[in-house]
Amino acid sequence: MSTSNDHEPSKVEIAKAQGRALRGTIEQTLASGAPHFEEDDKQLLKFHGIYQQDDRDVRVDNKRLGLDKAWMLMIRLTLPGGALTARQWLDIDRLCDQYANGSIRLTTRQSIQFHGVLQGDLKPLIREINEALLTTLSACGDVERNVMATAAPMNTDAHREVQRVAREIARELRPRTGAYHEIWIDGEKVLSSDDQTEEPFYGETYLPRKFKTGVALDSDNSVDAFAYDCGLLGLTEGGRVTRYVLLAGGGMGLTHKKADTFARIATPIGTVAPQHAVEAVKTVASILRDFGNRSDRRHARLKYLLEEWGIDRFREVFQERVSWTLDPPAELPRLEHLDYLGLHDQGDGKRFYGVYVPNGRVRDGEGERFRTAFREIATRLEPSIRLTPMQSILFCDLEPAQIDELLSILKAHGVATVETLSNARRYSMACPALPTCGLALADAERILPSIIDTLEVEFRRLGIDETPLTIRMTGCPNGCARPYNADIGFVGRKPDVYHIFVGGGLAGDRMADLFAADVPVEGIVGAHSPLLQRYRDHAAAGESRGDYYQRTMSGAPGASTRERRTIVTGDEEATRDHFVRLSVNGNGAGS
Ligand code: SRM
Ligand code: SF4
Repeated sequence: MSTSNDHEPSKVEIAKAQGRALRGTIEQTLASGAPHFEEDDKQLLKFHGIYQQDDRDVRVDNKRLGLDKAWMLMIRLTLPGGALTARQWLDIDRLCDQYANGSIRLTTRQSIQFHGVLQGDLKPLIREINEALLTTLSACGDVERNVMATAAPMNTDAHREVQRVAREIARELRPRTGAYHEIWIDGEKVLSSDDQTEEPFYGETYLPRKFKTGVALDSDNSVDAFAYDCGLLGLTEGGRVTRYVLLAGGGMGLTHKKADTFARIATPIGTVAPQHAVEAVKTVASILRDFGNRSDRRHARLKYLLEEWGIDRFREVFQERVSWTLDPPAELPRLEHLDYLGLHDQGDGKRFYGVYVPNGRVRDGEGERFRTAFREIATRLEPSIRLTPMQSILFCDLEPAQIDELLSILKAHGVATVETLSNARRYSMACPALPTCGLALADAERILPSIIDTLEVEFRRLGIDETPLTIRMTGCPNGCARPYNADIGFVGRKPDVYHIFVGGGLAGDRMADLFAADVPVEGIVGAHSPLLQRYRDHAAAGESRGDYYQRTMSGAPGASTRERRTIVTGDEEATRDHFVRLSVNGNGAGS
């Protein structure tokens, strides 16, 4: 694996270079009424927050009948820190009926997606999104993606600070091209497409690959800051952020059977003062821009550059680019993961209330009518809203007297409150996968609820249902629901077949191991029953599943201390051998 750029640029690099600052021929295709976009425009559209998809459920039948694919589009918002107003929620609620498939999809990065949009509806939808003072620009593509931040609206300087920093990073790293405005808003050319200054930071080829940032606090890593290209972990004293630990080189995507691809936990590379936080993130992005692999997109994320260079060289290059000193990384505190479901005191006399949304899909089902409930809450109580990195929603700034009304709205529409959720369900999430995702190898969002049903029964039977744990599922190894740092991760291999990973945890600061490969969906519970039984018999009081696994089964033979694991590769044979060796050696049976 090499990250050098002396090879031919990839096709996407050429499309970007020729795309005239993200214009391509998008406008012409829209005007022509062609049924779908061609490849180069498809790549450029991503920067506008638009993915071309087709309905995978009908793909085979359509082909058999000689019909074209059932083309549709997915539109993603950019929503720094997951913050929006009740008015904006009501606009989104209306737009998802008017232009999409009637559901609002909350994402694992605190944002929102519309699915099933038709090409003819693109322009009005995006225009109306902008009229609601929201945007889709840079939600996808080779740029800084939606910047995440601790969602809880607590009345502390630190909580306000991380939200502010997320907004500022988003503003600093937002593309400056006039293309978005021209194409979707008013058709007017804002700047000459020949103007080289149109993208002063990104240049004409933008970044080699997507770049993701999360801003978390020492008391709460619900943002999962170790999973991204760049992370800021705010160290607090007396409710204020005094320093940030800068993390770099995380990422979840890997490719099955490709040993040179890997998911990686970010490395602490230094400590920075709060006034340098935004510049620090921008500097890390500039290193990716200047040195990332532009020939092979599979190796273009920052994590590959960091592995190739090593931390010392990465720090040196970083230091050369800033005028202040990058201090060594401060010691990390023990991280917590708070999901903020249920009722909480903000500390300013107001309350906020978190509602679990199964896999982030806000829709009216037969039992639970999420959309109607949330619409009523937004209309009657006018809360401000925060979306969480766990695909859930927080209704904020409520007067104590409004809580009864909120609870009665939830109850009237069958929406479960946190007290009724098992630990298995409460911390679970899955990616959309089939039928919309073009990369899905198996179901995720559609199948996880029934898998949780069976796991709940098994956990109860074994008496291990009291400990919180993260269960995450994805339809392919790209890792959109961050399965590789969960207590239990299911990763799609082919229809109805999954790899099972174990050993991550709520804190999100270590990788899981491949525990069982190619498990048919009906064998998922059976496949890790032996581990669950050992856990029941030997785990210390309150010890989580992931901690128990790390203490007893991971690492060197006889490992008795927790080893921080940072990488899981696509080399499945090696990982499986590792696990089998440890099991055979008996390391798994210890307490
Ligand atoms: Fe993702 C591609 C959905 C968070 C890693 N992701 C996709 C696409 C756009 C498929 C595609 O390229 O055609 C999926 C659209 C499915 C659909 O029908 O909606 C998709 N990703 C999602 C979302 C909606 C999952 C969810 O359940 O919420 C998340 C949107 C977040 C957002 O608001 O921006 C989402 N994706 C993630 C995360 C988690 C995160 O960032 O917190 C990851 C792992 C972290 C990382 O980036 O390393 C992730 N998505 C990927 C990858 C693998 C990237 C890689 O380095 O290899 C791909 C494929 C790619 O980029 O080539 C991908
Ligand atoms: Fe699609 Fe794979 Fe991401 Fe799931 S993990 S949304 S299947 S790319």
